[in-house]
Amino acid sequence: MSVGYEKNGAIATITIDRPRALNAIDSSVLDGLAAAIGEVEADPEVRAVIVTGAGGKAFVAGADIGAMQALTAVEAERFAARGQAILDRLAALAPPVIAAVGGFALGGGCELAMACDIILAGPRAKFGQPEVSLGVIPGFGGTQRLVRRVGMSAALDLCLTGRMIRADEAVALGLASRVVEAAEGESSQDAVMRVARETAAGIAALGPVAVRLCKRAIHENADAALDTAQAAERTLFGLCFATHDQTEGMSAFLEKRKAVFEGR
Ligand code: CO8
Repeated sequence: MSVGYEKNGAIATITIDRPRALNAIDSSVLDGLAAAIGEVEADPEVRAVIVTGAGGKAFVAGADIGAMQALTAVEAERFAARGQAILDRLAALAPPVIAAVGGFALGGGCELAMACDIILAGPRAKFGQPEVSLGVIPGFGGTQRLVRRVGMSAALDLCLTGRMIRADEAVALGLASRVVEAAEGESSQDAVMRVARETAAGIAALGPVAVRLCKRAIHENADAALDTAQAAERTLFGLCFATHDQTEGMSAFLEKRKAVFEGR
């Protein structure tokens, strides 16, 4: 299996597992990713998802160059369409998705990370869209998700130069959410997974309906006009008041106790 799926309580972990090819994305990875996303879609108990890469050196070093080399134009367009559709499904998952990037997140790997909601970068994480160095362009949504994350200027710089950036620059640009410090003797991958698990557990303890509605409010309206987007936001805000979680969350605050959310 090129992709592992594991569920621990309310937290699901998807691991891209082709370490000998630095977890490069071929059709077996796309199949495995689609299957893992299907598991989350079918499981309302999942409250947070972690996506990571096996082996410690790479999150994902891109689409598999060997598998792409001999593609015809029609096959390449089909491969890109499939990758884009799968990353769209990942981005549309109801629970928050955290990318735990311990090493290289290049090309399709950077695109995979950008389809996640929160990108945690270990001290040895490296990001980039180096496709132009191979005579191609990003094809799994990179030209579009990158510009939406970091703005036109930084997106053009990264895509047109193909340069690789470290975790601190990725955070400064708004590409990654946070840099994770490694403890003494801890690897970049172990550090990023430790913080990813803590972050996922923290999210899983929040009001589950509110977390999902908040994710929807941001994603579904990011490209809409402000008045349209705010109208959608207030509808979802109102919807929260139809939930047990809102009654419980506010009562618990006023009663100075910890809320017990039921996700309803
Ligand atoms: N595809 C296939 N194999 C890869 C890839 C990859 N993307 N990246 C690394 N590998 C393999 C290497 O070939 C090598 O295999 P082997 O041991 O059999 O020779 C092994 O992984 C280890 O890699 P290196 O020896 O190169 O390790 P280094 O530490 O020297 O370098 C790097 C690490 C810098 C990450 C280097 O491997 C590298 O530059 N990799 C390629 C990065 C890249 O260009 N990625 C973008 C690919 S294009 C893309 O993602 C387009 C996405 C949209 C697709 C649209 C569909 C048509």
